[in-house]
Amino acid sequence: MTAFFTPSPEVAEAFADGRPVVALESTIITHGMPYPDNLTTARAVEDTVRESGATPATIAVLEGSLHVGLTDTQLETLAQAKGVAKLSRADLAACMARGGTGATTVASTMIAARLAGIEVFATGGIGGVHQGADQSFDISADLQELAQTPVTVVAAGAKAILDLNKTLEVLETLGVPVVAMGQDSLPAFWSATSELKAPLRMDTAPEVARAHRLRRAMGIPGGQLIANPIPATLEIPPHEMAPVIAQANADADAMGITGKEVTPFLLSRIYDLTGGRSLKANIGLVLNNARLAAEIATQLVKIS
Ligand code: PSU
Ligand code: MN
Repeated sequence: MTAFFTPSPEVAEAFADGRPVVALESTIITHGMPYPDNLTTARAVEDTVRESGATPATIAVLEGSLHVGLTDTQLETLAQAKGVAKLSRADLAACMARGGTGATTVASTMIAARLAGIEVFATGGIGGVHQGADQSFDISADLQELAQTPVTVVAAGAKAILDLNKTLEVLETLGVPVVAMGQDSLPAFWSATSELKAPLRMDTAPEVARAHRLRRAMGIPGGQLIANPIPATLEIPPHEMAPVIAQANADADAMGITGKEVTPFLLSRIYDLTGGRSLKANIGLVLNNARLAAEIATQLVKIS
């Protein structure tokens, strides 16, 4: 197994001791936030996981090796690197085969987490069905991954740049549980609530952990999406985000942005349009997700 991945010393120790580990992705670092906020956020997310009693494992491919857990120096190098590849399910093995360096998305982080035996993963927001997908066919590979890889993903819902309604429909078709934490409404990334009702609701980390274990015991493939709302004090309300999101999507269309560039473009455009406020909210929600993921990982160790 270890032929496929390299654990950091901290992660190797946690594995050896049977302590809870939380996987973290790296595309949010290289493509989701500008330097140096990306680095301070990545460190703060790791520290939040530690303070909550678990070990963080940030995942990335460095010169062909799949790293599960990065040293602080590796984290810093990645956060400053230019032209890092964005690796989804399709790209992961190809990047490793060619000795490349790349950051993992939700989909490829789930693959790496499963290889390493990590059951919980915290991020900001998953990818999903883009607005205008009826024309562009732009649907994130994150959704298919949730359908087949048994990792519980804690996110603030799907990113609100997406068509959230269609994203929910696809997740339903794929049989992915979408669980709102502590509320009925589906969180919308920068906003704590949306007009959409979440298909499922849970209120505690032990419930999430029990459902994860039951799915495994019953042989149900795939993971769970835990939609954890941004803390109310940090949110940007939906009526403020709606015109900004519409503008960013219109700009992406006008500039002919396609493929892997769409999500990074939209996030950075929204950063400009909100004068940096979207980034503050994004950082807050990721930290909040890291905390919940650590609680779930801790519960999973207790009931394994
Ligand atoms: N969450 C964030 N910022 C991000 C992402 C998630 O707060 O940048 C990344 C994740 O890696 C996710 C990716 O998998 O955006 C979605 O990209 P796409 O829509 O191209 O599948
Ligand atoms: Mn896409």
